[in-house]
Amino acid sequence: MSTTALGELEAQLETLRSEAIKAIATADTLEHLEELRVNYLGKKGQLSRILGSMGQLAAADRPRIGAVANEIKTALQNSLDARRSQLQAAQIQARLEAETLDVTMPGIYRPQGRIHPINSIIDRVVDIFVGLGYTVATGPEMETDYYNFEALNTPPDHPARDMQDTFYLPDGNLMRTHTSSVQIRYMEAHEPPVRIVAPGRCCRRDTVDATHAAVFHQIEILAVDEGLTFTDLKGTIKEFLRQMFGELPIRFRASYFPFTEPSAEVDLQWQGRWLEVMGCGMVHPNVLKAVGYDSEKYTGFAAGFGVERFAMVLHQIDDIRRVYASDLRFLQQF
Ligand code: 2U9
Repeated sequence: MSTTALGELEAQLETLRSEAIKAIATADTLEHLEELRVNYLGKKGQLSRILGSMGQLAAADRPRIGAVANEIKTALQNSLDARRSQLQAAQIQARLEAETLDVTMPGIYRPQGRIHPINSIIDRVVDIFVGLGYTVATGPEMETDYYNFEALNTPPDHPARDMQDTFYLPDGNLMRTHTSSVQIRYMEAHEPPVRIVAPGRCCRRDTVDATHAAVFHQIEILAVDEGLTFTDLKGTIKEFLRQMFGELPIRFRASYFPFTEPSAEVDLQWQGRWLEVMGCGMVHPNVLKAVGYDSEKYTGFAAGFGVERFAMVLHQIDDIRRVYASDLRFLQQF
C-alpha cells in the first residue's frame, strides 16, 4: 500500500472532522441535527464510506486509521450531544416564554345573566300554588278549536273566536288564546281531585300598544273536587294575593266568562287606586261534562291572570313593549 493512499485517507478524515464539527455547531434545529448525524455517522454515512476504502491500506496502517476514525466518531458524537442539549434547552426556554402567564393582568369581563322579570313572576306564582298543594301542568301552544274553545263552553259566535282576535293557522288549528286548554287536556287524563297551576305563552290578535302584546303569558289555576264552593275560590285567591302583593284590600266584582258560572273579576287596592288583577269563577258544568266528569258530583273553581300585567303593577312598568325589547338597561333593573 502506498503512503499516498494512507495520506489521502487521513486527509479525508480530517476534512470530514472539521466540516462536521462546524456543521454540528451551527445546526439550528433538532431535525437538522439528526440529518447531520445520519449523514456523518449513519450506516451509509460519510465516516462509514471512508472506512470502507480501508481495504486499500496495508494491514499495518489499518489500526492507525481505525484509531483516528474512532476518535473522530467519538468527537462527532460528543459535539452532537452537546448541540442537542443546547437546542433542547433553547426550545424549552422558548416555550416557557411563550406560555408565561401574567397573573397581575385584569380578568375578562363576563356579564352575569339573570332571570327575566316575566319568568321570575311565573316562578314566584308557581311556588305559592305549589305551597297550597297544586301541581304544574303544561300543554301545546298550538291548539285545536276543540281544546281552546269548544270544550270551554265558548259558543261559535263568541267574539274571541273571531278571526280578528285569534291567530288561526292555515290547517284550521290556532295559537292558544289562554292556557285553559291545558286544564282540559289534564282533566281528560286524570280523575278528580284536581289542583293544577298552568303557566304558559298565549297569543291574541290585538293591536300592540302600551298595554297589549300579541304574545303574552298567562297563569291559570284549576281545582276540581267534591264540595268545592265559591268560598274556597275566594279564600284561595285572597291567600295567593296576600303572598304575592302583601296585605292589600281586595274586592270581587261580578263578571262573565263562558267557562265559569258564576264569574268574577278581582281588584287590588294599590297606591290608592283599584286595579283589576285577575278573573275567576266556578267551572261551568258544561266544561266538567266535556271532559267526562260527573257535574252533579264534582264542582270546581278556576282563575286566570296575565303575567305581563302583574309585572307592570309590581315593577311600575309604563309600557308592556319594554318587557320584550331585550334592552339590558331595562333588564338589569330586575
Ligand atoms: C277551565 C275552566 C275555567 C280560567 C279563568 C279567567 C277567569 C280570566 C283572564 C285574566 C286576564 C285571562 O290574561 S287574561 O286576559 N282570565 O279572567 N280565567 S276564569 O278559567 C278556567 C280555566 C280552565 C277548564
